[in-house]
Amino acid sequence: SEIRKKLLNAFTTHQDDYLSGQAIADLLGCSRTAVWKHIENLRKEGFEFEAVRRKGYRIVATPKKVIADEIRYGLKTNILGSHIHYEESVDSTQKVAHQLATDGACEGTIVVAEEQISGRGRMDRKWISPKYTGVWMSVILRPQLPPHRAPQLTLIAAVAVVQAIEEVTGLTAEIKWPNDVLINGKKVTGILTEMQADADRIVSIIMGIGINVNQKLEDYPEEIQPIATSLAIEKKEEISRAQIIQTLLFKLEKLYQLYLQNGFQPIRILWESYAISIGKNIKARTLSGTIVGKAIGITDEGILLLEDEAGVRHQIYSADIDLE
Ligand code: BTX
Repeated sequence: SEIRKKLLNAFTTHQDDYLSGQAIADLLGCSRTAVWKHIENLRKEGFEFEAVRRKGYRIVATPKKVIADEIRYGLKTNILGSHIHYEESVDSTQKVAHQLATDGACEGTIVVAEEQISGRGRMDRKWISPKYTGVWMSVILRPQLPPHRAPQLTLIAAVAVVQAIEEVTGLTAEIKWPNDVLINGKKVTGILTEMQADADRIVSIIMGIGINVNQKLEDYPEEIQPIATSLAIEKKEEISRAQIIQTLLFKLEKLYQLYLQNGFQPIRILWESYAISIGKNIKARTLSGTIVGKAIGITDEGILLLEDEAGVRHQIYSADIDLE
């Protein structure tokens, strides 16, 4: 409700102070009894308050589950996350977001689920998304751009993920073109960017981001164990998923605005600074065959440039990359 939103906002802006019952009552324009009732409701959702006589209330813990309010509480963005669609369990957040976008959801709407039954990777692959352990999220964007620029948005997302991981955990992550984020060579994040478009313009981008946060190695099927990792495995402690989401949305919004104002060039520089494959010999497995060569960089369209032994340059639009 509107009151609940105001109440959480008030606590957000006074994170280190106590808020007195009277101050809250004035702010919300209701009685102190009503204030007490609203606080009781938040308690039922898993918020924990400290109440000190003559001082008032302070939030000391937010709910364990990544419920929408926990993401909202402390979110510092203007657009991304302005609407949060939260589900306990879905097939795929991409599917939900596509439907919402078709129904006219505004830019910045996000879909977050605790679990995905059939999480999607690229080319019909599966994304393993066990319950309560990861960030399974789709972000709806509506950039006024031609469709051929959509791949750049995947690269923006990868930069935002690396920056968010670094800020929240202190871990160093790297990008493998086009859409993998790795820590110590193992996949911690996958990004799947899909779009709805007319012939000459993007109608909506559905940016799917899957971050492994609190999984243990044994939570993965055996075949994935050698290639996957999670933030908790690398950091050796549990990480707050809500904090990852908040920081990620903040970084993503900053980069997205930079991109809309100044084009892809500044993103490209950031992206290349985080990329592992650039300057290395790689094997690119494309649908039409495998090309081996040195990764030179990415173009301003976000396409990978590869130079083979004969010195011929290839533009790679879509491939799986192995480091040689
Ligand atoms: P991808 O095709 O690059 O990677 C998929 C491959 O990664 C799988 O074939 C498997 O080998 C491996 N894999 C599967 N699950 C995991 C995992 N949890 N951790 C590490 N490796 C894994 C990457 O596709 C794009 C993934 C996007 C996922 C997000 S989650 C929110 C949104 N909803 C949805 O259905 N997909 C996106």
